[in-house]
Amino acid sequence: MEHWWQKVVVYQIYPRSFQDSDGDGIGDLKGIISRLDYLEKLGIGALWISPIYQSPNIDNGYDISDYESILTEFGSMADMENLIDEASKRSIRIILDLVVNHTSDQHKWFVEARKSKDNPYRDFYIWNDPINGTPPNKLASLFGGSAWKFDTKTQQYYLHLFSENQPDLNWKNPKLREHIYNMMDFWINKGIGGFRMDVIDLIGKIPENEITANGPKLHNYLQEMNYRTFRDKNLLTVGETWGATPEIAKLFSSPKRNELSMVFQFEHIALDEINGKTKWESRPLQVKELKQVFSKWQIDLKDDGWNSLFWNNHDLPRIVSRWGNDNIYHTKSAKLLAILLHCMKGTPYIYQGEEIGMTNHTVSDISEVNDIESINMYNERLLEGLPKEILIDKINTKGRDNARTPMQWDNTLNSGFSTGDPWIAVNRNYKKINVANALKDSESIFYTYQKLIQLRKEQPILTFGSYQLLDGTEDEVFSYIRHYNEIQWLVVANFSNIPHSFTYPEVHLGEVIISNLATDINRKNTIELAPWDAFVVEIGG
Ligand code: TEU
Repeated sequence: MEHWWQKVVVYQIYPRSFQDSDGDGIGDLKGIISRLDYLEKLGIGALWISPIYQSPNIDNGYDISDYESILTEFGSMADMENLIDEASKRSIRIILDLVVNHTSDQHKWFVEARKSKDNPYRDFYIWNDPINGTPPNKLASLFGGSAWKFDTKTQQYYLHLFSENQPDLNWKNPKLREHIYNMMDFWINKGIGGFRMDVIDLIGKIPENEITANGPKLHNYLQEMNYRTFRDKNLLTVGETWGATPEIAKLFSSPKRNELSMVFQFEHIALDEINGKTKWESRPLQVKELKQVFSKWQIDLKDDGWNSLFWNNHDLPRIVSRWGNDNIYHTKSAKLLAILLHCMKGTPYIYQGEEIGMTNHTVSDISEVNDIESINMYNERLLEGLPKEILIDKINTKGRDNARTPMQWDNTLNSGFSTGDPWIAVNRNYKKINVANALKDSESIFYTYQKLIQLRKEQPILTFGSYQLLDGTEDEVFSYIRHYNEIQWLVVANFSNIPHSFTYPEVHLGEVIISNLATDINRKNTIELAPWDAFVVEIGG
């Protein structure tokens, strides 16, 4: 069966940084509404909006204190309803972020739970006794330190896999699950188009055994959730699953299993990390490995399950700075990254600003950093004796704030994001890289994205075609063939700063579908690809 979410391109908005409408320096819902025409022009079919709920913003909205009300700085419930309506007029569905692995410690459930051991909400969270005055076990928080926090009032530890202000919910408790499902229904009834499920692979955890991801009951919970809430609602549901292999991804997304539409898996994202270390220990990307990883996922999920295609999100550095070239090949490499990814099978996601080639933003002091993950890493390693310069360098390379600087709309004050002081600095390059410039230039990165989105709507080969890696190319030439009925497309990309030669397979070359070249493609048997050349050409056998 075909689904709408197999054919759309999704656009992710980080609402704090997208568009401010009232001059408080913080993006808001009215701001998003004012930019819907732009998003319609780009052509996207769904908007995933990072959390918009009431929150103390320790982790910028991923610490929710009330799931059914809107963060005051973002607007009101009426604004949210209006956004759903206005988006729908433009055939855009709204995908909300569902953060149900944990809440904020300010959520009323947790405020109650910590009052006493027999409080009715106690069991909504995960509590354990100290062992000889120390935490119950060695589980570590993903944001640094122990995952257990001692609560003096009741003399027990509670679990927090993220910051201590983000206590983990206890999914073993059926009452908690009921509350979550009712909350999901609340939003479904408002007409949303789906959910992006934050760290959903953690909800089946067994902390006592130090099992966090992919716990034994995980899929039972998801099947129950599906059955109780969105089963017949035709929604897009995407699970953030850091620990997924293709086999695990099928458990989440095989249609037979009635769980989710698709997963976000991160295997490619980890390719510039030193094996077995944290994200902060970087090594250069090997394009050869990127080919292997992408191809494995394309092949393994070809008949069952569904994948997402992405380079960026609000947790990741900007791809053009990370694996492209944000200097002399800025436009060219950004287009290559777009073409290479969007011609694969899966649902593509664009993160705000990616479509104009927004870049990383460097800082020189920790006082300029907002992100809790970066700040915790910095403090922890400073204590261990690492020099400041090295830590700031790590943050500049991998820190999450790189993705969170304000959207660059034009060359006016604060890049047109806000008339007030932005909550986080605007990237210094906004006068050059901005939407207004991109729209004026028919050769801009924006129009490559627009065309790729259009192609996905019109050409079933992108959604349903098979995938085959072209073997025997030079390591940094990434080339593959899509095949659907009688049609075949050859994708060729020189993923590097130097020229590489490329020999076509023995085929007849037809029409060029899309490219980042200024001229027609070279049609000789063996050609020299210039740095970051990318094109898609129809071929015949
Ligand atoms: O991220 C999941 C997660 O595991 C991140 O901590 C990830 O390891 C890190 O961001 C990589 O830099 C999700 C959200 O996307 C993130 O923004 C939240 O902070 C986190 O969950 C907690 O809700």
